[in-house]
Amino acid sequence: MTRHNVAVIVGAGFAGLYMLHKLRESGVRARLIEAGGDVGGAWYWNRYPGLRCDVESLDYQFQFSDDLEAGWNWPERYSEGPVIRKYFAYVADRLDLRRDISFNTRVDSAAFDEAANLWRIGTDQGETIDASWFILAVGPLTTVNTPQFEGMESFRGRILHTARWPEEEVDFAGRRVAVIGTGSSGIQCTPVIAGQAAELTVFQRTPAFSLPSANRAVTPEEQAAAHARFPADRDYRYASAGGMVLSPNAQSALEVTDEEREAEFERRWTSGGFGFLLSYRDLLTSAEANAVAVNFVKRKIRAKVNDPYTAAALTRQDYPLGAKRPCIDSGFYETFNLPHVKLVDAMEAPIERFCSEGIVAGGTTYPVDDIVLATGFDAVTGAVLKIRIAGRGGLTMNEAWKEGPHTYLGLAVAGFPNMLILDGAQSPSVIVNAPIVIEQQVRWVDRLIEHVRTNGIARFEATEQAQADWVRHVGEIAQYTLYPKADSWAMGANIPGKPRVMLFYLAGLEAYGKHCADCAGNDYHGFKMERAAELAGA
Ligand code: NA7
Repeated sequence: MTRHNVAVIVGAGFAGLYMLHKLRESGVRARLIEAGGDVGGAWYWNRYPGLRCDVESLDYQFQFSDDLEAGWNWPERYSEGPVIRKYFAYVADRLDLRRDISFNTRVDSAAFDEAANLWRIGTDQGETIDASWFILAVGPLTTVNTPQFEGMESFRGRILHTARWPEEEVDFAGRRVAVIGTGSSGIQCTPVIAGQAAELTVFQRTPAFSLPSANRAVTPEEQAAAHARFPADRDYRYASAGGMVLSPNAQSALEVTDEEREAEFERRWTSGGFGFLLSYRDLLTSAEANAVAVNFVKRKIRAKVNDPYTAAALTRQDYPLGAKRPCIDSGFYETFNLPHVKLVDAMEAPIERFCSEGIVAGGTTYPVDDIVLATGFDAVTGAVLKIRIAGRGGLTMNEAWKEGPHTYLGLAVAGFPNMLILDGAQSPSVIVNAPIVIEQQVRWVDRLIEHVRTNGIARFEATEQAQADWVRHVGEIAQYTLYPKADSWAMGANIPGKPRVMLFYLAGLEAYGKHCADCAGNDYHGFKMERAAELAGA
């Protein structure tokens, strides 16, 4: 069966939902295709115990609608995954989005038909959907990384992945559980699983830096005050570098006395969350400034953990603070003081294989009933490359990105006309508060589509030159920071064989927004725009 739609959007997270709403408002017919059974994107699939967003709930929500904001109250400073899922359902209901969404449908191919000037989009339901514009909103953290451990199939117990958690509750009561991985997912689920399991063994390869969340309930008075100041807070978020209401300190960590610095670190550590990274303006750019922050954080971690071996393993970080996304935890380190919880340093004693009764690491067998893989994602490019996308002349995305992502403004790719990517590679994405940059991008895409419609443009495509300039600029910005000094998923370093390049634009929301606005304001400089008559004559 073949259906024609004007715009096809893939993915029902923040980006896809707002894109659908915005295009509808502009009178563009749009259809959204979603592999999951409901809205939420990454928040639909992630259901592990302890799941929270590491950005504060008041920041991590849509800003564009006063009405949406006024009708929703957050129960906690860092609300739990199920609450965030309810928020998505609330948004979908309020904006009546579901009638244009096909759930439980995965887009697995898309080919640009040059003669018809249409994208032919194939789904796993056997449909082909034609679209004038193909908009990928597939999310940066949605393609699961499942390492293939030797002997995996011989393990007799359950193997669960944090990002593909079953819908029904998983009961760990009385069971011996292993968690592999100590990124955000591992760090969030560890204290909760420890509260249920008979024994918990956490396998840590690279220690994370985790900052305390200082999570607590949002009181009705606080929520009312947040509603009242929402317009001002929204303006602040839109104009800030990171999209959050945090107060960055403009001083250098190296221009204050040791006592002043200690007091500032202490104040921000106690307040909780990412505010610690903004203690001084140069923590993420100066190795020296970073080193003093690392020293403080390691002291804090050691003070929380009783066992010296465990404390040493948890503070073995050899990369700068913030060069890998820090985690925000609620009691992670303290969990290792419980008698039934232990840490295995998988750097010293690497995981060799699974066996029928558990995990073999460093020559020791750890018998367990359940193994939780908290092993992360093939981030940012993974979900785009999973779809077989063929552009002009049959060029595939896998060929175009074989040395890492190449985009113009993170939004468009040379060789792939009439295709746009939201919240993707070489945009600020999750380096900032993602919903804010998503809103900025969605409005930009909406105006681009308005522009091509009103000017009779049949085909728009990023030029090779504009793309090469953007790729170079993204790389140059990364070199000013400490990010390349860590092997992180943001550098593609967690997936064997993936090109090691910075996947994000690191200069912040404000600078990014200016680049996008300059492009639009200069008649979409960097795009080749062609009318139907020009294409026919070509
Ligand atoms: P992350 O941050 O990629 O963490 C994955 C963890 O799994 C990390 O500690 C990895 O160690 C570990 N890992 C991965 N493969 C292996 C193998 N083969 N053996 C042992 N350990 C392994 O994913 P998360 O889901 O926690 O969080 C991703 C983002 O989602 C997070 O930053 C937030 O933005 C939300 P490694 O570091 O590779 O040595």
